[in-house]
Amino acid sequence: MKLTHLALSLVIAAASVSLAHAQAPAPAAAPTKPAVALASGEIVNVYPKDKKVLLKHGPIPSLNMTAMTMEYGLKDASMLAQLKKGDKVKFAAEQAGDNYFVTYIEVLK
Ligand SMILES: [Cu+2]
Repeated sequence: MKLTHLALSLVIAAASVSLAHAQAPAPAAAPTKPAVALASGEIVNVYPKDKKVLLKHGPIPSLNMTAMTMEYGLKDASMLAQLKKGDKVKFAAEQAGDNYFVTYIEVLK
């Protein structure tokens, strides 16, 4: 039993290490991943002039949203550089009045 626990701990430790490695090569300018759960989505369109994206996304409980397609402002214009039509993304968003803004986004490879 003790041996099983030890083996399991080692597996978990190894998994944590490889996870840390996977996240390590992020660009220096990348924003910190938020503590909130990320929503899944797909970039339907990008509007660089308006600093907006049209996102088809899954449910976002924290924003009381079901799955839908809608526009989001981008909190940081530098996000535009990494986004293009058809990209699958994970993102976090926040509400400001009647508008919604992407506060964090990462493109899934
Ligand atoms: Cu929505």
